[in-house]
Amino acid sequence: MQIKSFREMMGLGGGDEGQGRQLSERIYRVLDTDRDGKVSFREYISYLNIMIHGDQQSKNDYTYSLIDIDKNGSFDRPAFSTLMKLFVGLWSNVTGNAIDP
Ligand SMILES: [Ca+2]
Repeated sequence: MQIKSFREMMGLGGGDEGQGRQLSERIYRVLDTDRDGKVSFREYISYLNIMIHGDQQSKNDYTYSLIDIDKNGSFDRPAFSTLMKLFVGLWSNVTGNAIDP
């Protein structure tokens, strides 16, 4: 699955700009576990399986990897703040309700 199809499928902004695009690209990178630049059907099903049937630690690991984008095992406040701004911006765009962070 290519990134554009992924964005459209996830409803995270099929366009070329905005928080939806940035957030979907982060999720796409997390799902691309073999780092070949594509999310295979197997990778996608594996992600869904963990999110639906996985234990809390596995779900936490996926969520953590959304923040720790350089995969060094830690993240700083700016990295966390960036992700939260993406979520808040996406929420505002989708709902039309502004959130004052
Ligand atoms: Ca892949």
